[in-house]
Amino acid sequence: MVDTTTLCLFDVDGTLTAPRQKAIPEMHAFLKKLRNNVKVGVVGGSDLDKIKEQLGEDVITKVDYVFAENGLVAYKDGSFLSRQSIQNHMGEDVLQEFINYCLTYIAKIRLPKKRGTFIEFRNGMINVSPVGRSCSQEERIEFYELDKKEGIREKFVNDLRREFAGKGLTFSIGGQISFDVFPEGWDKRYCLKHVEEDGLKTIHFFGDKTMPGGNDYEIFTDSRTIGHSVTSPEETMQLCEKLFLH
Ligand code: M1P
Repeated sequence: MVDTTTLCLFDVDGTLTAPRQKAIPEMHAFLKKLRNNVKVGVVGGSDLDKIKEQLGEDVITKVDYVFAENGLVAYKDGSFLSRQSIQNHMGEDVLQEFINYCLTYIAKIRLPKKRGTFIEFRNGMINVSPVGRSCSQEERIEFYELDKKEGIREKFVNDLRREFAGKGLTFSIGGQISFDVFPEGWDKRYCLKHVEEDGLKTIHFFGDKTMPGGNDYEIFTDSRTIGHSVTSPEETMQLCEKLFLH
């Protein structure tokens, strides 16, 4: 019998599949078996198309919950549940204030190169790049090296933190030429709001990027989940066998 009060929630990359790869057949069989015992959900940072590529076109009907973009796009029991976007959340006024401020800041700094696409608007975040996302690979590295010495992005982010204090924004300097801006709590914890009223007693979360700074860290350490850190899909299966399928 299925224990409907227990949910196993899995990160995708590095947890159910090798990074950016398709799930192996053993993983599909494992999820099917697990679903006979507990509720099963997946939460990925990427969009639904990417999750479908990795876990199958029919993933929505193969698990109980599918949360794409950390849960901004949510499916439950095979049906669409909800969609949230940064423009809905922030509203056009704050959004434009923020974008205009960033463009003005960028206009005032001198860099070895500036290219195009300084602001990339995504569903759940704004990506800001002083050099511009359309730079070449060489220009990307040039900016990255300079940024390491001069802290261009760090200074920019510190300025934004002061300017937009109290507006509920989180800033993350992750890659080489840009930083991400998104509403507070819009990491993987976001998906938990969709399961809060479903009568679950225990939510087990499995992820591989569970260290501080990793994109599984917040949900892994959240008091609403029991966090499990894994290093590969094989380890995920072994651990779950032990916990739920013995
Ligand atoms: O590593 C994660 C980051 O990867 C890209 O950053 P950049 O182009 O600056 O190297 C972006 O997709 C960014 O959003 C992301 O956080």
